[in-house]
Amino acid sequence: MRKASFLLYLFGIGFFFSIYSCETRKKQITNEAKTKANTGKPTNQNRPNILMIVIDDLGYSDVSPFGGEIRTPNIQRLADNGLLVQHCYTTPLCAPSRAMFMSGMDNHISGIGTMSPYQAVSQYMQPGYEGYLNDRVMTLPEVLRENGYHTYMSGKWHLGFEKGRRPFEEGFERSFSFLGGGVSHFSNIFALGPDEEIHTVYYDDSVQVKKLPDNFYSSDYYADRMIRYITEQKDDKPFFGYLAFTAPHDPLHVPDKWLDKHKGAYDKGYDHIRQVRMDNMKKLGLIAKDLPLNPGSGLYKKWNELSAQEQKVEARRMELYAAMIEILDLNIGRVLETLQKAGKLDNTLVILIGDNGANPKDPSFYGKDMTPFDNSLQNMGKRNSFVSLQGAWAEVTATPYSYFKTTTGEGGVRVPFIISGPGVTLKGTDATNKILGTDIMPTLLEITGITRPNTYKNHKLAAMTGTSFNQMLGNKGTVVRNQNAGFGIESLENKAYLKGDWKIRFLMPPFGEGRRWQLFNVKEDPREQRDLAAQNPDKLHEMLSGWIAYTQAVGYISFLGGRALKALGPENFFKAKLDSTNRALLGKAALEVVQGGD
Ligand SMILES: [Ca+2]
Repeated sequence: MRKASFLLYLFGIGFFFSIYSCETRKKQITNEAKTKANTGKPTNQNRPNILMIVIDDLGYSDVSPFGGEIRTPNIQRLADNGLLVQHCYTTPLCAPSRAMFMSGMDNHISGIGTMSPYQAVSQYMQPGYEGYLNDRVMTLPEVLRENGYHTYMSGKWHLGFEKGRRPFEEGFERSFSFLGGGVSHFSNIFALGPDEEIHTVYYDDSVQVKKLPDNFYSSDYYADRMIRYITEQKDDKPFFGYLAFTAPHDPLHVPDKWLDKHKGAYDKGYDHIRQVRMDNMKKLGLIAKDLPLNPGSGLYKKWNELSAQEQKVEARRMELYAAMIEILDLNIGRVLETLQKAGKLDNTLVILIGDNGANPKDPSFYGKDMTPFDNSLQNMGKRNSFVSLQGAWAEVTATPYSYFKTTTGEGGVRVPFIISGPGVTLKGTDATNKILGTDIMPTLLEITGITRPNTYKNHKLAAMTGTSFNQMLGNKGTVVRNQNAGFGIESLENKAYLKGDWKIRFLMPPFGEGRRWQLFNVKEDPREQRDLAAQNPDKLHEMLSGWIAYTQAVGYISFLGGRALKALGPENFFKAKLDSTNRALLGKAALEVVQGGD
């Protein structure tokens, strides 16, 4: 009884806190995006084109400018001609990271407080947790389109499938979009799992696509579409192209001719590739010369503990993953070549970013019936297979950082970032600034001299929380965030707060205990190997204060009461309404939790 009262109290606090923080404290957000004086306000005549390339579930050191052994000459060319930012942070999951890119604001404000349909009973349809970009948001393409840009999208959306929330309704003039989080890379459209079916849908502008061309392969097709949109443009207006690849997200799929392109490249196993990447990164000056190899999480078997057959399967995973990355690099090259031939490349700002680290989960995580798939060694990577990279390789792809997608370890939330084109006069590597996915929109608006209004379609907009890094692109020594400007990251209760050289981290099982904060000096210990929480309680407390202020500012709501989808059932859940039926069902679920039920 006492336990029940305590849980009820906690649950009540959660609800009260969420309502209070959303309605009142959000007003206290200081908008760090106060733009500095720009050098000469651009006009419609000289505004650059913008091509934003998003790579899905890419490890930090996969591509060559970041130390990767995978052939990526086109991404290398972008880095050679532009600025590589070493410390770029997102969230550890696809949808919330993309919400940052499209809104310029923290994902707990914009409606992707968590990835739908993973909302808890406490979060369901609360402000900031709608599961789509809510009415506080004016999307980046909406703002650009209102200011004379053509806006094109090709690839993954993952920010709402509901009427009014799809790409063609969110600012994209032309789009070929996949609405969900992941899907077969071929024409045989299959959902990752039962919860994913509702948004496993393609749209060609506003028309739902029921059948894909037989030779469809995601990266090729998405690049084709972007090329078509660029080449079919008749006027000289600038364009914004959002090219959101679904590779190398699982399933690991490649066209037949690519199946053996990397054969044998990974036969020496995990630590060999770790070492290759560390050596490359040291040569590139991306990490300290004396930084030791990351020992890994210890959660997976070492290479020499695997049987010969297991080694073959593991090597195959990485061969396929590398091929997917090489294919998308080639397609990036095709788009850049199109721009060059059209005489537009010199006036195109190109941004390349990952959305989160590589995926450690087995496909069984999605709850899919796997019987239709043939995942034998010989069939891996083909259209009727469904395999993933899994944890052992996922943590290698984060070298030298720790962990991967879903976690707030550096390997989950630190992503490759390259920017090149007009205005990017500082070339090489920025090794000092920490930038965030939310910073992209304020930066682009500053560069283009466009101001986002405070209301749109009769809705009051929330302030953008990102900080423009425009000054960093032209001036050495620019400080985007000072030592006291911290930021938080939260996804499915995995948490982090970073400020200056320090970071606190809270990891959920199976990667953490789900009940303890850790403290790291990420400048001295970028691999997060030495937890200083016990020996530096003052710093831990200071960082926790920062975390609390962050959660209050953005309206974070604790995950309480279990999953709302379970409590409501799919039909009620996807109404996306807090009507009387849903309120009653959520209340019942909360009561069952309090009484010690599931
Ligand atoms: Ca992703």
